[in-house]
Amino acid sequence: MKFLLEERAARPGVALLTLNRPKELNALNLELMQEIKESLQALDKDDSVRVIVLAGNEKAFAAGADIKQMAGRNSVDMLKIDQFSTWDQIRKTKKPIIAAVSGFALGGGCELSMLCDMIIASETAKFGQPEIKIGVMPGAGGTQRLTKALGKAKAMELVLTGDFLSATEAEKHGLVNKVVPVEFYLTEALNLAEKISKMSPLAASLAKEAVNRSFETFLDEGLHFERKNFYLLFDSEDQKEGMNAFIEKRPPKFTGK
Ligand code: DAK
Repeated sequence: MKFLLEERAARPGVALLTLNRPKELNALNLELMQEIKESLQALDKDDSVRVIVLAGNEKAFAAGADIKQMAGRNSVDMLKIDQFSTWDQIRKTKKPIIAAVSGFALGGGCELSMLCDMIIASETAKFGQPEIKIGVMPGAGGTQRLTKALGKAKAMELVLTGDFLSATEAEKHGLVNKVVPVEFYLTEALNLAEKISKMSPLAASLAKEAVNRSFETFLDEGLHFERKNFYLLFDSEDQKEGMNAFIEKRPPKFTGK
């Protein structure tokens, strides 16, 4: 794989996936998302694996979808690429997935961490949905999962301002399971994975499904709504302006068109 490292942690039953585009702060291009999907599907079928840890590096879990890859697209392009089917496949993983987050978890990166079942964060972790700053909105569950995790007021603030949430605040609001010093975040995630790997794998996957089911009916409706609005924005001038301004390293001039 080109952008993803897969290894068996030195603990039985635990697989470690590491996003590996460090220069781009692990920006999630289509290829990387495809690799994550394929790897999770294979690990789901592998009886020697019970729990999966998904990590980035100390500076970034992932700074979002790849803006350079998305900037020129319109809503028809986005519909045809149908990246949602990749995200939906990831969501169908039966085994528990623990996100080990340090540094930036922004946009699609924040959404990917929330798609996991638990989050262990380093003290330097920063969560956010800054899509509004580049003329769009969250498209992979951010408006839904963040709202369920943080409550409406805080989620609305993050989605409308693009501000980041610190690890401590994320723990306070229940978005993450535990915050530890940066040198321990991966070990802590692997420890948690090891603990769960000793449980019945069948019970773990059915229990995961049941916990998720507690809000999935509403989630499906909400995701559908979010996706329609997300696509719509790719026909706006503000999307082009916002993403090009990021690439050209200048402030955007939004006109509402
Ligand atoms: N995309 C592409 N490149 C990125 C990137 C991104 N999201 N984030 C960072 N990079 C690149 C930078 O362009 C830079 O590249 P060079 O200039 O060196 O070539 C390099 O990574 C290092 O970044 P910086 O120089 O900017 O580093 P700083 O420490 O100064 O700043 C930062 C770090 C994270 C604050 C900054 O890089 C930043 O603001 N990044 C963008 C964050 C952002 O807006 N994220 C949301 C993107 S939109 C979908 C699913 C999901 C999504 C969409 C659709 N479907 C299923 C359809 C999600 C959308 C998004 O995530």
